[in-house]
Amino acid sequence: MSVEINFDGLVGPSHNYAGLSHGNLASDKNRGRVSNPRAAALQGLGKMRRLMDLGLTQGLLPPHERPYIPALRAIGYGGSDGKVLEAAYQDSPEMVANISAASAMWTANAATVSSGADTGDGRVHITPANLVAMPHRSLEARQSYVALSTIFADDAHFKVHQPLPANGLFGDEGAANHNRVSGGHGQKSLSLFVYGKDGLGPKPDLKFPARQSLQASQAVARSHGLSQDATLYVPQSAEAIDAGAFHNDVVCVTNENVVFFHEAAFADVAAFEDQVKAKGAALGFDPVFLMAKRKDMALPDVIRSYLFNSQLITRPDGAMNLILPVEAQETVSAKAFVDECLAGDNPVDEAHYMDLRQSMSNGGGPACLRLRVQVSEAQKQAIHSGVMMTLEKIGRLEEWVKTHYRDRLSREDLGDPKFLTETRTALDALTQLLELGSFYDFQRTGA
Ligand code: SUG
Repeated sequence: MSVEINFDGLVGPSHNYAGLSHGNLASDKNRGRVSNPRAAALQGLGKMRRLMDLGLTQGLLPPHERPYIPALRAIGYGGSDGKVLEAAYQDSPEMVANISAASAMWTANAATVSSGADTGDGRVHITPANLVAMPHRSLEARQSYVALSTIFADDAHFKVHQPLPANGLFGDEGAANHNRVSGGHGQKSLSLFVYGKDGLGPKPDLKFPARQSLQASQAVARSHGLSQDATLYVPQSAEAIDAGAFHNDVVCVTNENVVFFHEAAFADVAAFEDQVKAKGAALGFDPVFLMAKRKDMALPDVIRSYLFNSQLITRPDGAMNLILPVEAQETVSAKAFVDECLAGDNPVDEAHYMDLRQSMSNGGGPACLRLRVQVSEAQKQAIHSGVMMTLEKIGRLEEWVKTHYRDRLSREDLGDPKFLTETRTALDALTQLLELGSFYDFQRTGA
């Protein structure tokens, strides 16, 4: 018996709008807006609660320590942690914004995960993403490794790899550019790796950065022991990247044999469908393509609505459901496509719209907020129980958020040592709630 667990990122107390991600239209547009970290975290917990109500198994990945003082020490700031923060803020508020982003909430970028049905040794293989494309996100790789190797510590069942070398040739953004297509959870799948650039080829002619490299995807597949018949490397379309699809999961999501996507997602959509069909046939399944055409839905609507950044899930009774952002309900072409899918002859039979506006305003929809991990029952039992959710634990986390999080945060707050202390008090309490021990740098150094 195999089960899919969604590990959602718990939004950290420093959630803010710093406009750090060029090519991510929402991040660009909302630069400088006052954020509401409390609402952001409660919206995320609300999504976890909803998925549990639908019968799914839910896990959580803790926020990272932000503002991250070791990153400022590494570039020459010294003195007490408070002094380090103040001095850096005085020199460059922009720098402090980079070391304060709560971007670890988007756990689809935490790692690439291969299930035991796909790997050479039957273990779940996990490679934390190096996220080198964006400086604020590259800071996540180290703590993601710590978190994942704490949570998936049992090496009879799990193998957590080191992140790939931290350079653009191996630019790796994790599961956001990786999808499994299969005959059902627990069965051997076709791994779809979608990349924006060939790091050894000519420089792509793009307005916005292509983040994922072909070489990174190949390296992950190699170290996870995936077989060649079960992997496909697909170029993302330049058109999608330049319209704001900085990750493939903004234009495509799969679940079991269903591929839900936009016509502009891939450079050559006909070749894509043919290859998935051919490889699927060899693996014993027939893919179902649910594709929105350009003529029915233009790319700006795709990006505005984040329709394809929905979660496509299988409920315990086998029904497939979509978990969508409310922006998809509010965008006429997106809602029409969902309704057409629900009415059509395919496995998707219900849609749930959720308010995730705080995260969406930084370009993170339902699918960005979760890392999918498929496990057997024995593997599930081997996961650190502290991060596995129950409705009661979600309730306690909601109380924790209400105690520790601000409902307004602006750039100036990030440079304030009082805010630093506040975030650490919150994370200290969180590690107790989740039974994680000394999990953060500040807890280990006692600074
Ligand atoms: O990497 N936004 C994130 C959003 C990530 C969404 N993830 C997936 N599509 N899987 C990013 O661009 C914005 C932070 C800021 O501007 O303050 C940010 O990092």
